[in-house]
Amino acid sequence: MSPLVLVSHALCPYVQRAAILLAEKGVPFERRDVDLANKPQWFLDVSPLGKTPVLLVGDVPVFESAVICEYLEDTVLPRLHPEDPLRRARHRSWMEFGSAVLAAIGALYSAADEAALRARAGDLRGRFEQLEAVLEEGAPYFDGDRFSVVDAVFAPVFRYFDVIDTIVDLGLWHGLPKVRAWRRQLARRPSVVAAVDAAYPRRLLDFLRGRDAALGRRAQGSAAARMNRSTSRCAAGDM
Ligand SMILES: N[C@@H](CCC(=O)N[C@@H](CS)C(=O)NCC(=O)O)C(=O)O
Repeated sequence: MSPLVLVSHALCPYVQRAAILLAEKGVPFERRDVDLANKPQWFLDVSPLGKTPVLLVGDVPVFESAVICEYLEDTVLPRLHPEDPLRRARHRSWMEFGSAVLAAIGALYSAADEAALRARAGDLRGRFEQLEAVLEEGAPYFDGDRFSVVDAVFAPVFRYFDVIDTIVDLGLWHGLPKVRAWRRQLARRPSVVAAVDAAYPRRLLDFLRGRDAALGRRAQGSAAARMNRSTSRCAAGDM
């Protein structure tokens, strides 16, 4: 296989999907981070939509995370999608649902005031209730015992809340035991752990604080400040 470069951004949940799949398949790759606030020309040349991720396969750019996932499925074993076409189609449908959940998270952290924050948390909670209804009782992953591409899509969704839950309790998780168990299981998976670096929590907190939005203002609060101090030390040790 040609050498692979994953053009990335440290906080991008779509990049994490690709990084998780590459790790699950044991494929070596180089990660090249880009400043999305100041996109360099080489990036615009390989990313027609100006977005991360892009997978450079030799000198061929493949863009859009779902397409990158499918390319990796087509070319590298083990297959993480189910063999059966209908089950595979259902998995792709839930990948799309995962993108809608990411959009809902963007809406949550952009909510201008407390009322909007609560309303958007309600929307998100509704999405998690839909997930609860389709997850199998007692199964570690979306597809039972098998780790699948859908897991790679939802691991970055849940990761946001490792930070957001320290800022505010939005009531997202109570009464959803299967979603909570899935979240815990994914957080332990080595490919998921390795998809971001140790500075991720601090970076995400800084990103949220930098936004003129209800969540960002709450992030100035004490719990988040405590977490920021401890993760800053951790990150400094790693740099
Ligand atoms: N549909 C795209 C979404 C990717 C996306 O939104 N990436 C964000 C970063 S997480 C981005 O590059 N934003 C920069 C921009 O839109 O200018 C995919 O699945 O790859």
